[in-house]
Amino acid sequence: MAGIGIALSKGRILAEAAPLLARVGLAPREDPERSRKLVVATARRDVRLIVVRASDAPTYVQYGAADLGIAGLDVLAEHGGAGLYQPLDLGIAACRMMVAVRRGFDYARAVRQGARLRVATKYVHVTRAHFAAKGVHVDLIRLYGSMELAPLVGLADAIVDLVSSGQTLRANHLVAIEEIMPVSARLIVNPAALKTKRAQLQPLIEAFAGAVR
Ligand code: PRT
Ligand code: MG
Repeated sequence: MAGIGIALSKGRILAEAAPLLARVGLAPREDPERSRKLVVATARRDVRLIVVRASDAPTYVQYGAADLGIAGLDVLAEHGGAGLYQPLDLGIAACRMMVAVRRGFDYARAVRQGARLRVATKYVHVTRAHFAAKGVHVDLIRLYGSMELAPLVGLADAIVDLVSSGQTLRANHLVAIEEIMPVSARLIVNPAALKTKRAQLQPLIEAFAGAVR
């Protein structure tokens, strides 16, 4: 497609990216949060926003359906990052990926005893790698959301989820016990597009870098 497409998700990412988009001259022409359109024009004729699910942003950029994208490091780590250039930490939508358990659950003891820990998460690849590096045996249970529920109803001993204020954990009698990684949203770029559309993309990437500073 001619022009430039930027894949990003509504909600948290769009809310926090909006000031950056405005600063680089890419304010959307209509509010993606209210419009049902999935391709939204911006203040620049040659640039459009492509509205995707948060976890799909890397896929759109990897296959070149979007030239640029904005994705959380959580999503990128789980995707694996293949076929993506990641030039910039946008410093938005910050949180931490944590292991959490029910208050009172003796995690250290469970790990020491070498029992298989049941861990529920949507980040199965990251979680498997994290526990493998520690030498802890886990049975992974793949969920698509509301991970906080799993330990409460006996589905899992632990969860791996994102934590920002900590309120969701507290409200569900959970405690964070281990940090896996700090998370923020990154600008991602299709490497082939960077070659063929360099004259448009390079200044845009630099503009984002300037807007972050
Ligand atoms: O909603 P959908 O299923 O489409 O996808 P999504 O849930 O992945 O999207 P969205 O918009 O909720 O999140 C998009 C991105 O925002 C994530 O990929 C992260 O990079 C980033 N982000 C930053 C967060 C949070 N902070 C966050 N706190 N994403 C989710 N949360 C959730 C967390 O999962 C937990 O349920 O908020 C809850 C905890 O918040 P506190 O404040 O109670 O600790
Ligand atoms: Mg969500």
